[in-house]
Amino acid sequence: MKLFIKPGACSLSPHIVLEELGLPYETEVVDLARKTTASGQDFLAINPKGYVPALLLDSGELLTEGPAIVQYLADLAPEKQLAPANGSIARYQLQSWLTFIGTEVHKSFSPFFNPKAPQEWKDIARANLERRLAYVAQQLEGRDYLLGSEFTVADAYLFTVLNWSKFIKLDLGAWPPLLAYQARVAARPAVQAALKAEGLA
Ligand SMILES: N[C@@H](CCC(=O)N[C@@H](CS)C(=O)NCC(=O)O)C(=O)O
Repeated sequence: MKLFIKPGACSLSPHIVLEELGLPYETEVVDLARKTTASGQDFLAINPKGYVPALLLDSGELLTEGPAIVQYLADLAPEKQLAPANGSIARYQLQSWLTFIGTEVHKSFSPFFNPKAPQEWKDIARANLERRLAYVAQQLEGRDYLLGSEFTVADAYLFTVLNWSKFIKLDLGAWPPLLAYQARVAARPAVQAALKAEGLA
């Protein structure tokens, strides 16, 4: 398996999951501006969507979209319990979190990384982000991880997007449960390994 990544981008989420699972894999960095891979390949020929993460399977198939990739990976090693069993209500709760993080949190960061984004869009996105993070903080009160006491792939994704708050000067100190959560996830050896591999530790 090869995971196409950009250090620190949303591809960190499946990278963390791969480390948690301990499965063999490799990564290749993509230059997202030029749409070329580190080995000089045309990334658009690999993934016409032109974005990371993208997971190239040993079968030659390509899987895209972070929430699908992390669930695929978790299902490769169900004994690691990074996702509840398919069909269980807990699995749909996981998908609910993955969707929320993707559409309500991740994408609210987008204008801050877009040099062409007008200030008005950034202001709206920041207000949305603050509302959504307040909700997440409330949900994390009294629990270690999003689904309860066990780390799941949703935590890999939330941790990844929370990391971006420093780039937009959003102080997570406003939500103590989020700060505690961030430290808790960062302390996991697999998370440290992925961060180190991406030059972020
Ligand atoms: N819907 C995609 C979004 C992925 C995404 O936003 N990737 C960003 C990095 S975090 C990217 O590669 N952007 C470059 C581009 O769109 O050209 C997913 O959830 O996987």
